[in-house]
Amino acid sequence: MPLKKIVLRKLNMRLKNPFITSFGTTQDKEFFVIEVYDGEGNCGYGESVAFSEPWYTEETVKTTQHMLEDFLIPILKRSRLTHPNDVSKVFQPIRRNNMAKAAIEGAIWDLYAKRENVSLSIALGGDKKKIEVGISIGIQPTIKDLIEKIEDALQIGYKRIKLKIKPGADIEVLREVRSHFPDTAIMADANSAYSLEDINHLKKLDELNLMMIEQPLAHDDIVEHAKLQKEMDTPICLDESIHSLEDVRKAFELGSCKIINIKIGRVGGLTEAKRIHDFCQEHQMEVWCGGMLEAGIGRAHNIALTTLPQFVLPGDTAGSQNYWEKDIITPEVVVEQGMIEVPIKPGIGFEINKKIMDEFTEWKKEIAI
Ligand code: OSB
Ligand code: MG
Repeated sequence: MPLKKIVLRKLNMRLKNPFITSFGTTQDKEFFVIEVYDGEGNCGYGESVAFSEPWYTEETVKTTQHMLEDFLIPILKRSRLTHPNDVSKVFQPIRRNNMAKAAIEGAIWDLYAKRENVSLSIALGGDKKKIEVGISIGIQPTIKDLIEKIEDALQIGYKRIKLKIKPGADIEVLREVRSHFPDTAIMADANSAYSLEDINHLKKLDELNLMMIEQPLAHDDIVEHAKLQKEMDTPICLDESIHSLEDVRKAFELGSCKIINIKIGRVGGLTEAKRIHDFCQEHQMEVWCGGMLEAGIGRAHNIALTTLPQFVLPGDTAGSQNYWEKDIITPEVVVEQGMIEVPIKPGIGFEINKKIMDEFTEWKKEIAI
């Protein structure tokens, strides 16, 4: 694959509403769009997902820029790639920094699919024409606000509702929600807000018929999650603890969870995401695609990944309207009856709305390869 030029753009977009989790509040989303050109008229797009603060993982917007400019792009300059699978191999000497790696690898996957004249979904081996989607709802000021948000989401047909919980805003809230929505598919995400000392409290969640509880314990733990899973009926899903196929293999062996949330950024790119998918398919672990409050380019990558067969549970890939007044892609991501139609055009399958992207661009740099 010939690579001629990279354009690195720094964007800043404001979410319609602040998104509140147990670890903090996000409203301004700073990120990079990476454009990779082949010199033959094709351009692949990637989007970085690290937040401004290192609350979810250790990476930030600034560490992403440092990794891209000082390590990852220089490695690409001296590498010859034949397939996007090569990207994670040439990046192997760089420890972790998975979100920075994934941003650039995503652009190369899009470029590859465009050069092959197939959709990114097909290039990855996906087969779905439509995907089922859920929505993640942040912590709300009052129960009334939360119930209204859930009603709005059900109106759009979202296939499952994920609610953020934290100590002091958990079991009582969920009981209230469950009594309003007895048959809705509901799950809770704690973003590591509890410890094993809370085991008796967490076990109360079993009465609520939740699809799963996501990442109740520490971000870097898989041992105590295994102890908790043995004591709870509700399936545990790991998010923050999973950075690689190796992590999944160990979590599977220990029995730390029954479900894996795959985020392309957290695991270092689509190639590793696909390897995790394949392992989970072989071992009957259910998977779904998580979100990082992405703009359209990141969402497009998530949609393509979700077309792989073991993505059997609805992901957090809500529509553009859920996040943004206007998105950087056209058409925007639209959810109808809880489904997204998978684009069939080459690559990510969405056009970039250059005018809107320019509006949100703080700066851009061209880097020859
Ligand atoms: O834990 O999945 C998470 C958002 C920011 C950081 C972490 C998480 C989330 C979400 C929302 O739950 C995902 C989305 O709607 O894109
Ligand atoms: Mg999560």
